[in-house]
Amino acid sequence: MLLHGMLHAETGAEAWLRYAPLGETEAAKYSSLPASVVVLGDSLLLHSAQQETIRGARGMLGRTLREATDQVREESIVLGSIAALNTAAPVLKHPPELRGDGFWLTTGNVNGFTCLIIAGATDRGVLYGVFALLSRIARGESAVQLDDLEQPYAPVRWVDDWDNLNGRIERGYAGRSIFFDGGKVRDDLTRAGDYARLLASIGINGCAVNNVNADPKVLADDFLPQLARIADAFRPWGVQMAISVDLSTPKVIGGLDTFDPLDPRVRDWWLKKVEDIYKLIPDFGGIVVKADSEGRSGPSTYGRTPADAANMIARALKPHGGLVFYRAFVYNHHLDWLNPKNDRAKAAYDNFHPLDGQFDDNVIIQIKYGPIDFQVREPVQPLFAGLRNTNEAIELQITQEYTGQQRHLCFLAPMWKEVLDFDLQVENPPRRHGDTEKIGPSGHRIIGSSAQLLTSRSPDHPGSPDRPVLASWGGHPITRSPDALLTPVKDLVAGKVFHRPTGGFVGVANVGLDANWLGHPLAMANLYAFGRLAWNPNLSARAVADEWTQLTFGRDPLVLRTISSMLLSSWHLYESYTGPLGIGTLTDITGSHYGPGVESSERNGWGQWHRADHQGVGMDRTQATGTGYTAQYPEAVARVYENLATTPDDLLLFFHHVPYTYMLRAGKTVIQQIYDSHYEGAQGAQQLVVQWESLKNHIDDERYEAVLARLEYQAGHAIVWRDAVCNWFLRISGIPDAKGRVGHYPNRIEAEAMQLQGYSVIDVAPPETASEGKAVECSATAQNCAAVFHFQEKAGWYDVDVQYFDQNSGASKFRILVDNQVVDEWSAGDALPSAKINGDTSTRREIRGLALRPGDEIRIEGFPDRGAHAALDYMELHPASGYVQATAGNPGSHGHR
Ligand code: GCV
Repeated sequence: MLLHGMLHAETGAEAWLRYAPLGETEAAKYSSLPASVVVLGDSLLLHSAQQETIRGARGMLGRTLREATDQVREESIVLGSIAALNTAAPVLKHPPELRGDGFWLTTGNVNGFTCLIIAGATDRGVLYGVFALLSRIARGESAVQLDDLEQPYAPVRWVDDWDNLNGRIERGYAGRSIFFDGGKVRDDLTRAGDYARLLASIGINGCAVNNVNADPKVLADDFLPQLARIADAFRPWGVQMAISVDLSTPKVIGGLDTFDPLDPRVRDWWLKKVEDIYKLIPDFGGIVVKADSEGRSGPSTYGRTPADAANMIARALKPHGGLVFYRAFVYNHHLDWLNPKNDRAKAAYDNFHPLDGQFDDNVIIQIKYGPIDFQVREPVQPLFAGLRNTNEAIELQITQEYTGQQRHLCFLAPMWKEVLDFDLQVENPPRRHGDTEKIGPSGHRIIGSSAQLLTSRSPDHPGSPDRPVLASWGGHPITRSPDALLTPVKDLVAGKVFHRPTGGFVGVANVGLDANWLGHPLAMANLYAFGRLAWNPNLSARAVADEWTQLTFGRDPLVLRTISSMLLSSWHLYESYTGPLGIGTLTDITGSHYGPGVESSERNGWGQWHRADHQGVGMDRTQATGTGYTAQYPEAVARVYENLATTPDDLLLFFHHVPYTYMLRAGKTVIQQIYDSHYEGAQGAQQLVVQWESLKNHIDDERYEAVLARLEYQAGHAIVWRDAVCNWFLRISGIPDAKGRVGHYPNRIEAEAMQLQGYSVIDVAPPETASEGKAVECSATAQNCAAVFHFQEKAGWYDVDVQYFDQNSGASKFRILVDNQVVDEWSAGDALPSAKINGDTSTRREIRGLALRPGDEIRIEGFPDRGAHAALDYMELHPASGYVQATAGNPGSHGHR
């Protein structure tokens, strides 16, 4: 079926709130929906809820609902808080569990009319209920006879954005800040309001707007009124604005000679500052603190603890209801690499576990999901289990800093699910208040609410009520005693295990001014998934992927099937061609965190070591012979990781140093797995392109082309990763690939082996990021250069891949000529994250279906631009694939050129 005519161009700006028109049959399902929407009460949030209902119905059903306030005079959609509903319809019995931001969708009689009721304990809950109803309609679910109660899993569901006041975003990959520009809050905050609406639609209720590497100026007297404008833009959507601060601010701009948290002058300074903030922003959410970390100042300057610093600010915020998010990302980045006992992974636990119980109850310790730093795979941070008397929140990264920077597809919900479902097996947790013990169908004892029951039944989780799972990392579930209480990470951070007053989920989003918010049109699935899982971590990754795909691309079954399966495979793919076996991403950790740079993590103080040498690879973190990190876990988990035989393959190199010949559970050696995984991953990345191409004409051209371009780029860059990592390990281990692939590229013609006109040969650093460690570059002063080669193979149809470097210091141009005929030309004007000729900038251009005959001259011309050198790595020739093969009979007369 060709749907092309119906598909209009979309920029992605509407994200999952497109409210695209339903087909006639679909719309008919909602014909009984009332024609009016009545709001009980008057508030900004209720106004948003009402207007959103009207907007959604108009978009999807083509109907403009009548709006009314307080009086129900006909069948209506009724929006209101439980309190208002009790007055308007006293006979309706609302569910007693409804509290916080929860909502209830139901049908009932109000004033003698049958109404669809959307009620919340608060007005924010009402707004969330409206979004839930509209999402149902967009996904074709029933909207009649509803009786749905939804309660968020935790009170804190926040995003952080790492925006600098100058408008740049640290680890942002989608343009400049939507909040700041040139040291000020932007005049036009339309996008900030749109962002808050998106956030509200997935239940996110707070947003810290500036970089955790905070500029003290954010607290300057003349800046606070500007911040208040952002809070104004957020308020209609129930998103509380927060900021990140630098602890040294009282000294840097506050006129004090100290920022010692125990100095009364410093304490008073914060008290006054916080009062000033609340005068301007009465619903201010709180303050995020990054201190004693990566060069930020902190309480250690004065020999004080994080608890001293956090409590000082918390006490200023307390009377106003504000929270402090103190980040546990505190570590020494000058560790001595030569000391085998040193281990950055231990830092958070070592720093915060001894302080458990010393933090005020409006302090939340914000903890990255793993002990290092948002790597593609890490074990769960043990500190989650190590804080019994302290609030905590998990920090997840929506922006793909270490996972392809939104140039690679990497849907993170499957990873987050594994983390959130991971049972840390906390020893002797207190019995939960109100816990019920039930006997399940198999006689298995089920503790807690149905939410906890789902923990062991989640479709992403290979357990069953009979055999709950401790860990699914590596696909090797470890069963546990059916009597034990489950203490998964999601319950720990939500405060359910230790009965904490607050806690929850924080996602680092870093959206930008790009129309589609995150750069890659499919990357928004991560923002959506974060919100949905923060609301309900018992949802499966597949359910979230399906919801997002339907809302973003419509309900064509082929589209749903294809995109959802691409999303669900993408994390594992990215892992397999970057850093498998728990080794880390092997990226350039001191620079962009993007392309390969295998050795960059070694021999420096940053502690992201993999300790590969000629014999073996991996960090020994055991208590017996290594750094002792495993001891930070509760005993049952520690035992699993301490033992080489029970450590899942996926985390093997995180916990153990093994010889390259160590035999994995998968039945192959570590080195062969490194090779195979990279080849399979790169192959999988090519497959993503093929999968996407099956959607041509099933989605609008604009988003189709935008995604295709990213996937084609990813397929090429996956090969850069594959070759860099495999060649590096071949060199260091000296063990060849059993399948003969690594180091052998029969179809490859190195640029330095071509006839060069103006180009000169250079060594690339690190060498593994270019084929044979060399490339050719054209001097910036030259007009153009050329690399020439004479084809000597059999006549036929060929696909030609040109590997070139797209430096961000200019936009070089390239063209390819076969016997003087131009067959392709392009500009290397992408904004990849480097000006260097290396694995960040190495890019592949595929030219499909060229007819070549022996003796043909293939000429690649490069035109440098400013600092970009039109550099080339190699060219590869493959017999043509696809339809071209079918016509390969006579290339001389059917040439594509
Ligand atoms: C905001 C990583 C990132 C930094 C980031 C830091 C953090 O190290 O590379 O850019 O700083 O984490 O989370 O504080």
